[in-house]
Amino acid sequence: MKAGIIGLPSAGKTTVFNAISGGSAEVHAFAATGQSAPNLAVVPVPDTRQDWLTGLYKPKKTTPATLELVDVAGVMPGQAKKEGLAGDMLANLRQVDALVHVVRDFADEALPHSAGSVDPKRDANQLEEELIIADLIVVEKRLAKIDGDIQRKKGPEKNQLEAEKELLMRFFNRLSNGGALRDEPVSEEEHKLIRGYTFLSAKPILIVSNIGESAIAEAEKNGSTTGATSDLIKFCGKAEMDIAQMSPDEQGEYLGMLGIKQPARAKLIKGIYSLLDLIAFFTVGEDEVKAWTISRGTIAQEAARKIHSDIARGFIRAEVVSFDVLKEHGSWNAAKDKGLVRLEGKEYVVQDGDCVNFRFAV
Ligand SMILES: Nc1nc2c(ncn2[C@@H]2O[C@H](COP(=O)(O)OP(=O)(O)OP(=O)(O)O)[C@@H](O)[C@H]2O)c(=O)[nH]1
Ligand SMILES: [Mg+2]
Repeated sequence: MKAGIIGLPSAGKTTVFNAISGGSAEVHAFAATGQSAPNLAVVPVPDTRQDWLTGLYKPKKTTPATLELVDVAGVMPGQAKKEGLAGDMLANLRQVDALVHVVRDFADEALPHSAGSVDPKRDANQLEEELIIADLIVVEKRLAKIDGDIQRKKGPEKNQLEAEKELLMRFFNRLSNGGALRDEPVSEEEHKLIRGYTFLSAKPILIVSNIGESAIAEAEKNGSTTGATSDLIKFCGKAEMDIAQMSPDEQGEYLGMLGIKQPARAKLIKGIYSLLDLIAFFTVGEDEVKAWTISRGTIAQEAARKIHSDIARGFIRAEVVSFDVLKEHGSWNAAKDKGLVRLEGKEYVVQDGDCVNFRFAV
């Protein structure tokens, strides 16, 4: 699972990257046009359930779920139309599963906004437009060639190409009307036709409104929305970055000063998770407590495959108890004595927070 941070220059992308990863990649008080290599981090996903399970089992090892994060250089407004997005940036963005779009929502006289004023809505639209144009260019190029290809082919291959053309025409219409591909309904059958493409505007997107310190207390109360096409979360990159680099004592004091109870970092990471409809299940024991990331709707046999293909192949049963039940009864055996540890088959749809013991034979 990989999320890419994007945004206009100086929106605070690297600051947000540092806040999430606890890192200290260089931030610039000027628009850095030449950031060459993207910043990369593997971020443990905070989960209070994991902490509780670790307290219960006191395992030799505890392994949280992780999220990969890439901080890509800023997208210049108008870049896609003028010269296309830079090749290395495109390559970086194409690899990610989700986009985290940082928009500037803080005032700072020492750091003038390139467009002359702070306007998060305008900036969010501007970048969306860049993604749309980048996709439009891909679609146009393909459509320009596809008729020739159709003529050269026969039978099922020809039919496939014709279906692809029809779909691309639909994409063309949406994109040229300023719409993102994530809003275009695409059937499973159609998905297969475009497996080779990685459209940027089709990726799920979380908008991070990068607010100033003075707005942080208000944002804790009322700082996120889930929209039809994208989610938004208010986040103070600068304060969160400082918090992530402090000792716990200092953190407490600083949070008090800001007027908030806890950093928003965990909320932001969870936001990326839910954007992708990801959930976690746990394997527990004295050796290791481990969180595993799966898509919502994954069945037990496929969840087992995450751990090892042998477990999926030799799958017999899964012993399952939900985290809440385990916590309520204090231990696996206590839950089992009450008949609350279930035996589930291959087709069982694993739920968020399930603690699972797979039984298998090879
Ligand atoms: N006052 C204030 N300044 C911020 C905030 N977030 C970022 N900044 C400042 O904005 C400047 C740019 O931040 P960066 O994180 O480097 O921005 P970026 O989007 O990574 O910039 P490029 O990679 O150059 O496109 C730095 O001087 C930050 O300290 C904030 O919430 N409040
Ligand atoms: Mg940066």
